[in-house]
Amino acid sequence: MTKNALITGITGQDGSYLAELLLEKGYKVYGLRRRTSTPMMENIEHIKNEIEFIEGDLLDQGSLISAIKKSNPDEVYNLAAQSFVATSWEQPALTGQATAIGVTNMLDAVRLTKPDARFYQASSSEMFGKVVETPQKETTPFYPRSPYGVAKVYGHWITVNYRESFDMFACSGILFNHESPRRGIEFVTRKVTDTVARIKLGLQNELRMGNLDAKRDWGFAGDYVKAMWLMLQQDQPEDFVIATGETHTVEELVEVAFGHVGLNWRDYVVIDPKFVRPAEVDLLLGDSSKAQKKLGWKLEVGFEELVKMMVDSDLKKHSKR
Ligand code: NAP
Ligand code: G4F
Repeated sequence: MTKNALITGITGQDGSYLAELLLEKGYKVYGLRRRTSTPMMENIEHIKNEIEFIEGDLLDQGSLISAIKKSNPDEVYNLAAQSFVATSWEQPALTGQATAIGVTNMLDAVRLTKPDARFYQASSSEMFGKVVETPQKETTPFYPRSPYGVAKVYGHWITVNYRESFDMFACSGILFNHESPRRGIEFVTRKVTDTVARIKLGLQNELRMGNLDAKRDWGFAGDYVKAMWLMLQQDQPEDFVIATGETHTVEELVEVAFGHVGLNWRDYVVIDPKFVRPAEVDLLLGDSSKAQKKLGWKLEVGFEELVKMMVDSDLKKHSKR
């Protein structure tokens, strides 16, 4: 029997990889898409004819109820969010509405319309913020450091609460940073790989950066969406940390990216206070042993391979122009 899946955030990085994975598995994929004056379909251009789009917004409860009715989903993946941490200080209330209350809107739409659907919430390692233990795992207490992190903590706990209150099959994946050639251009990995490609091709001459000392546990988005699917195939709903178990500084990222095209990063990087955040998450390093053991999840792409893949993709993109 064909399964139906509804993905919110279908136009984003993870939405595109998850849609590919579910289509490969024979799912009928529905994508919640909000109306924009210029549609942003780059990530899903190649599969857009296989997806059934439903117009809706996390801020509009009626549109979510109607999306559940139209898609009659076996599985709901709630990936939509205002996901850029820096913007969450510029638009904290909007971030709260989409990234926190949006989760309740989605959970309630499922509860009222299709309570037996399995629900995945895109929780984040940003919830660990000013970390109280290293490595961070499912039991590590949260200490968010941005309006985005605070909103994700709410989204996480409301998912746990709906599971416990209404016996819903609702899981949170606490995913550490994951990247790809489809990553939004303002996130640090893609900003770096895109600029390195432009510098190599003579289209730009400097890279303006914020804090180079921050450490992140960076994995490949294509590996991480497999974990989302695996979580919804378990007998019991549970929360899982998904991470590589390796951490690298932003400086190392910059060094690998420039090194890949034979350049020395010190010749091009300029520190610009504009990109330094009001409060920083200094160190993220995840322990995904629960997911490896219970889900059989494993990592395929390592840090250097990921950065090189992204630089190569940006070189190709800019060479065509
Ligand atoms: P992304 O590329 O920024 O995609 C976000 C998606 O959410 C886009 O499709 C966007 O649509 C949609 N969206 C935003 N506000 C919406 C609203 N009010 N109503 C409906 N749709 C809305 O994010 P991502 O990297 O794929 O991440 C997916 C999810 O995982 C997010 O919830 C993110 O916070 C979380 N997460 C990501 C990471 C990571 O490292 N990537 C780690 C942990 C957790 P538009 O195209 O219309 O803007
Ligand atoms: O790439 P970033 O913007 O990602 P951040 O803040 O870690 O958040 C991402 O990962 C979270 C999971 O932990 C997700 F939940 C969230 O949705 C998002 O996907 O920044 C990474 C680090 C930060 O420490 C930042 O201060 O890079 C540092 N950084 C230094 N210079 C910079 C820059 N970040 C950006 N975006 N731009 C810079 O110029």
